[in-house]
Amino acid sequence: MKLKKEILDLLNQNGILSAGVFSFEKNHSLILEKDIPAFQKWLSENAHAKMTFLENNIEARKDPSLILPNVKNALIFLFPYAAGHRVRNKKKENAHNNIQLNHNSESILAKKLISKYVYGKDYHKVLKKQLNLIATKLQKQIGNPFQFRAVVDSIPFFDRAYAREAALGFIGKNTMLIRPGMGSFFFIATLLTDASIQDICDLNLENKNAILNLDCGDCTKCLDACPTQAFKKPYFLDANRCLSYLSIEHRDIVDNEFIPHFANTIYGCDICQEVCPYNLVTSDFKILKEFSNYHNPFQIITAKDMALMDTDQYEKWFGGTAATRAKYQGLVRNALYHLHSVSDSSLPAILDKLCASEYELILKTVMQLRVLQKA
Ligand code: B12
Ligand code: SF4
Ligand code: SF4
Repeated sequence: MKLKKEILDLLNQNGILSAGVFSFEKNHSLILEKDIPAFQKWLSENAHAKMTFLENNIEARKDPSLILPNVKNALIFLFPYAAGHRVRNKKKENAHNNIQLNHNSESILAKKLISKYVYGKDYHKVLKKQLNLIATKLQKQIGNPFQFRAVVDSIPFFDRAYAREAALGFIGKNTMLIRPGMGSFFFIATLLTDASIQDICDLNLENKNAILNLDCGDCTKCLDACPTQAFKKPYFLDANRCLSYLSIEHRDIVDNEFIPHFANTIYGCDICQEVCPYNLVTSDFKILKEFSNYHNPFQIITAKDMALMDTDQYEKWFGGTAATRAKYQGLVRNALYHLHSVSDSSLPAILDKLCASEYELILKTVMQLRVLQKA
């Protein structure tokens, strides 16, 4: 009991409202029966596009002891990130939607061209640190040392399915883990451990049934709102058509069909979450300062700056944020697509400057856009 209180205090200090335990000994067959087949079907339909890393290590997905020997439990935490949560309280909603501009109303942040999850520091690093803190605290409390591994979107692991089975929420038709009362704008962070924590510390904070009995019902708002029709059917996202995939993970030029959608994004996409009624939450959440403080350069730089940045500026402006996932060339490509889509008059001159770029993807993008500009 004492352990639980200590841990809960630590979680509260860090703004974690939701935590759950998944026992591999008791529940792993559920993952094997439900999620492995769903995942394999998704891969077999090539819905993962060019994310071939997802094909690797299926064995570890089936047997997590290949990730951590003798793993017994997964402690799973939800970390809210969106300072822009839609809240029922109109005053708060307005405060969030009108991002406080420090500097430039043309900046990529002011124009909401980057997804909410990228606003602050890179969540992988921030959350690994948090998980290590929690593990150290637990070690102290339990007395006996145990093995653990911090997992944040980093290994072949079903972050959402395990969180669902730990009663942290349900999977929506938009494929997001949704926690009623909290929405879906959160990261999932997991601590795998060989300690028998469930016996001594039940971290489930709320009534399991209250969460598990809720679902999407007849709603189809996310499916209808997706600008590229990326949902082949409910609960099935075809990454080939998803702007999040195309702007973050795709390492080549993007098909002409999708370029006009870059008018509204340079990095990631939040639309299928923005429209979800579960994100119209009644209260706001304490968010880690690393996620709630806007990364300074995002408040200043514009799409034009991005299109023309060199690699040093890229490091200075994007280093330490999750946007580095698209890499230098990917971000320049996205910025060029944006400028084309909004018919920015400076684009022809920018394309002229970049036509001697030493970077292959940038060159390919310049050639693609020159053809489109003439058409
Ligand atoms: C690859 C990936 C992507 C891909 C593919 C997304 C997708 N829907 O599959 C792309 C690049 C498009 C993407 C986009 C985004 N991502 Co992403 N992504 C991942 C990653 C690395 C793997 C997801 C995966 O395996 N997909 C394959 C599908 C089949 O698996 P799944 O969606 O997890 O579904 C499982 C279950 O739901 C179940 N299942 C699915 N369908 C069905 C149907 C039935 C009938 C049954 C029984 C079961 C079942 O089976 C699956 C396997 O367990 C995870 C991290 C991780 N390791 O899990 C983050 C993760 C899913 N992403 C995350 C985020 C934040 C995003 C974005 C919001 C970022 C953005 N703003 O642009 C968008 C959201 C788009 C969306 N609607 O999903 C968060 C989601 C948090 C949450 N609340 O759910 C995760 C969990 C990272 C994290 N640890 O926080 N992502
Ligand atoms: S992230 Fe955007 S493009 Fe991808 S499925 Fe959701 S709404 Fe569609
Ligand atoms: S928008 Fe509607 S259908 Fe989509 S995830 Fe939310 S509740 Fe479910």
